[in-house]
Amino acid sequence: MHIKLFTHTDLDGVGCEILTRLAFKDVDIEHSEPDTINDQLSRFLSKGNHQSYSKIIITDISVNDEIAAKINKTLKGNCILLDHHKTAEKLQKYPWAKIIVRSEEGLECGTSLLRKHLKEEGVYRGEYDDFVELVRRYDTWEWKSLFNDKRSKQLNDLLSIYGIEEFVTRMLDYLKQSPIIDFDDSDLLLLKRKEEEYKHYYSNKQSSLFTTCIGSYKAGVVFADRFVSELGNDLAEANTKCDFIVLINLDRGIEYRTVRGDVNLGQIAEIFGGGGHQKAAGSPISLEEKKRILELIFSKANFEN
Ligand SMILES: [Mn+2]
Repeated sequence: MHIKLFTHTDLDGVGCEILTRLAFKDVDIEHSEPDTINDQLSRFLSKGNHQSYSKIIITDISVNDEIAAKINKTLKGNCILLDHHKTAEKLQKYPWAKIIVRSEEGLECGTSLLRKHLKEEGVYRGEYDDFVELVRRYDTWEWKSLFNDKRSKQLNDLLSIYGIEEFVTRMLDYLKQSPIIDFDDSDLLLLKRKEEEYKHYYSNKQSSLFTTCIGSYKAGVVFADRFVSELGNDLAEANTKCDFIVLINLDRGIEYRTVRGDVNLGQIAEIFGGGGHQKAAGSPISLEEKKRILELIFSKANFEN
């Protein structure tokens, strides 16, 4: 089986890569962000590259209507899209798209949905359940809200420490030795250093947080490009007067986090061209918007050189 996988770049997306690499020998991976996936698939399909693969798998990310229609026309039975973001539910009408936010087993994530799929295909027998659960707890934030599972958080930290490629190699090594991941001394040392770094970063961001109104909401805003989920959550917990926290990274877009139950960030992010979950969502910053920001910053440049 020659497999092509398009997957998200966070721990959940990378978890899908790891399960796919464990299940199949011959795998080509393309990492995707919500604002690149449609172009990537459009290129892939128009070049006819799909013909050399026995299956195209798309995980933890979804596509727009135009690409969905193209997939439906050209790939059909050769494609499966697995996502757990509520905003992807409109793809449900296609038989190759499985969008499941919550099942009888609880909140799902991309990796747990892929596990189900691989089980149905007969290429997974429960070997890596511990790993899948660590990923699921992190992605659904249950590591914090239900389990206080430090290993789950550490797994995510290791991804940002090592970067995708090295992280995948290490995890594959671990999982081939034992189904329960046991971090080694160098992992633990790096994790400790990262924790200290985060503390410093957090206090910095907390002191530079400012508030603004977004519609009828009061939002706490920071510019941040690191520790985004953790920082967003901790800032939301610490700044209870804000309905939610907005984390802006001009390169990668906007992230929204809240700990409140009466705000739906998925809906708010959708207004700005993004999507996500009730308590965690994201939206892109378009090139047009970036240009306007630059114009604003340099608007006083009415001098001549
Ligand atoms: Mn996910």
